[in-house]
Amino acid sequence: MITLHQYPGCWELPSLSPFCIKVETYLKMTGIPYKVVVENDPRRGPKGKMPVLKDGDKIIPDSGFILEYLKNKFGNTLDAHLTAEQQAMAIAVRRMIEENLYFVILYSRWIDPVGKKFINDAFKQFFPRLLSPLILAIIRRNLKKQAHGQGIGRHTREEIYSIGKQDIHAIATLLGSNHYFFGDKPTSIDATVYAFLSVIIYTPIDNPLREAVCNNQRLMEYVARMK
Ligand SMILES: N[C@@H](CCC(=O)N[C@@H](CS)C(=O)NCC(=O)O)C(=O)O
Repeated sequence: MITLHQYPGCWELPSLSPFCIKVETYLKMTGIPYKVVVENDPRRGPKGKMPVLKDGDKIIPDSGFILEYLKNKFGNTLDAHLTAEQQAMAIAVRRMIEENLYFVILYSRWIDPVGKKFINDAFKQFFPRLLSPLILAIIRRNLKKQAHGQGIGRHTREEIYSIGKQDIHAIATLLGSNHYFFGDKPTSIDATVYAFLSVIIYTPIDNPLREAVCNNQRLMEYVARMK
């Protein structure tokens, strides 16, 4: 049996991590049987991040490599009909979401003063009571370093949300009036798009990024359709 190792859920989210939700969404879309193992500590994964997939003695970290593994093992049923251009577009959109929009989400949760206290209150349940302030401070310091290294953390709050809103606008424009990203049938890029939009919507912290998604009826209908 395949096991998906991922962070716990909170609010309406099955996991706190969009990368974990992406993999679980893909597993559900394809009907591949799996079990979830909840992890609180990224150091338990070989690359120091979650998600991690285990299949017998195989251990696969990273959502991108996990989907590749699943496609090789069970067949690429969702994407078989996509043209070469659509496959290229899926890679470009995935990189925009995972390598850029992700860091705006990270900022909104962990660095933006509006999100900071809220995240502390919501996440302290996952750690021993006396240790949780220390653990949350360590996580925040590490994520701040990542945001600075990636570059987003060097901008002002206003600039960061303006960058995030551009990505949301691009996603909404590409989706247009389609039911799914590439038309009437869901494909694997929908697992990524859905995962990240749902994290923005269901993390109940008011900020310009969440407002941009919640005010877009087509994106809200898309998320409801994928749920
Ligand atoms: N490229 C990785 C990214 C995974 C990732 O960034 N996971 C975050 C949670 S959303 C994590 O575990 N971070 C822990 C850390 O950086 O210490 C993937 O696609 O799985």
